[in-house]
Amino acid sequence: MDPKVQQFMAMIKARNPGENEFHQAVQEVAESLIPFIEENPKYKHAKILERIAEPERTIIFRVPWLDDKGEVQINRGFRIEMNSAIGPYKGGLRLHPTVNLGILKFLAFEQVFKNSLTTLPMGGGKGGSDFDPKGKSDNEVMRFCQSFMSELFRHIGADTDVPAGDIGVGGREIGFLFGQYKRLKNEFTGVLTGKGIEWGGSLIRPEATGYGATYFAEEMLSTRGETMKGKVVCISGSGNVAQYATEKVVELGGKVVTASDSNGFIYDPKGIDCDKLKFIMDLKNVRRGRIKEYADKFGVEYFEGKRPWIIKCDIAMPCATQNEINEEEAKLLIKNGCKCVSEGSNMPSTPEAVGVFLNAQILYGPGKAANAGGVATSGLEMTQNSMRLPWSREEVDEKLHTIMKNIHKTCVKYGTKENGFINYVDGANIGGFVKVANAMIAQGVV
Ligand code: NDP
Ligand code: 2IT
Repeated sequence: MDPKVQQFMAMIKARNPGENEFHQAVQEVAESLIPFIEENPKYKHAKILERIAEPERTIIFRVPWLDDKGEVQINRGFRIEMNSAIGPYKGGLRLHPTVNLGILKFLAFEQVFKNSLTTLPMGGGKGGSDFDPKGKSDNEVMRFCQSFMSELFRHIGADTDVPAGDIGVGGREIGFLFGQYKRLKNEFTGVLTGKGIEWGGSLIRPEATGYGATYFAEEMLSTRGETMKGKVVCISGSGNVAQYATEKVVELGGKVVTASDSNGFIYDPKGIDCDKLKFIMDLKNVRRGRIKEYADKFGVEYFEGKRPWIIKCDIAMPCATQNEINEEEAKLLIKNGCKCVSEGSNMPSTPEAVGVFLNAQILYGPGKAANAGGVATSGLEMTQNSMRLPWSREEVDEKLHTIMKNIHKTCVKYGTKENGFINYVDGANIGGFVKVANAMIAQGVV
């Protein structure tokens, strides 16, 4: 490791003990940025890297609620307000039993660079709770959301901090959160994104992350004169991002052969078509069942406790969670001929797996670039809320598509190496950094 990166990481680890995912996210960015900062000393003198890795504000609170049996349950709520140099804090809320401070700090840190890449005026934040929505009734989820918002409301606002969905937070949860915010503040504002279409939401927001990651894959493929048509694609997850990545890949002529959840994955060699995708959407969004049911229904293979990366494919799109592709799986993907990885999830590849992809010089699009379509469309929802005018489906989709193309251009600008290889990791990290860093310098030591 570069001694300057080593020294910086020693400081980060000492200040943030035990926050492994945060260390991982910061190190990946530091490896791209430290050489860039050495060449641009104004960032060094202003200690931008040190400041950008320290949240502006961290809020941690108790979330008590009553379950259906009348028993008191206690969860922990968080909001990390990471950086507001270029706009209000913006980023999702995650509800999952594994949620802790280190995971949310990694997500908030990534969000700062991602939001800058979108070209829209959004700072970075992230929040959530260790509440597990699985197996809870709608009423329990509502009581949890109301309690969570009863504290969060005093810290957020349409011009201050605008949360949205992430793992475990979709339309249902945003509805309960928005209802409680409105009741407490007596204000109908764009304080959350991912809202329902009848009450301030934007068309295409549910589709945006999966569509965007697919548009980004198409842009990467085009640098090698290829398209999605005829490609075999392995997708992990079966939630919001995975569902709409599948939809767009199929629309563009690719064949999606896998879907997964935390229990295992299904392999459908004929491909998941529109009807089968409808089944997954009903299974996951309405009945809230397990992906194994797909295998039972369509008579395909189910791999209990396994991830999809053992299946031969041209393109891999991880769309479930962090660290879901390890070094061994990355090597197997390459060995099986995978030429492109477009990350729908945040930090799905371990540092070793990223190393394998970069060494093989495949098209590797890191999450902060490839999955930025979700938050970009949240930004478009904020714009529509401010104007009090909705845009059509076509208008929003076209804007999303243009934003993904521009993110790709930024990555090419900052990530192209002497031999012509585009290192999208460096491209996204440096491209996302410059605007935030310049704004921080302009605003003084704050
Ligand atoms: P959902 O909750 O809709 O779906 C998550 C999916 O991932 C489910 O299939 C879930 O399976 C699976 N999963 C979650 N945790 C794990 C785990 N620890 N191990 C294995 N599988 C797991 O979330 P989203 O689709 O919204 O989010 C997926 C990823 O995309 C996350 O990394 C998120 O941060 C990222 N992302 C989301 C955006 C958005 O707009 N929603 C925007 C940008 C990035 P199970 O049901 O069994 O838990
Ligand atoms: O990780 C992400 O970018 C999201 N979960 C979406 C955030 C948002 O504000 O739409």
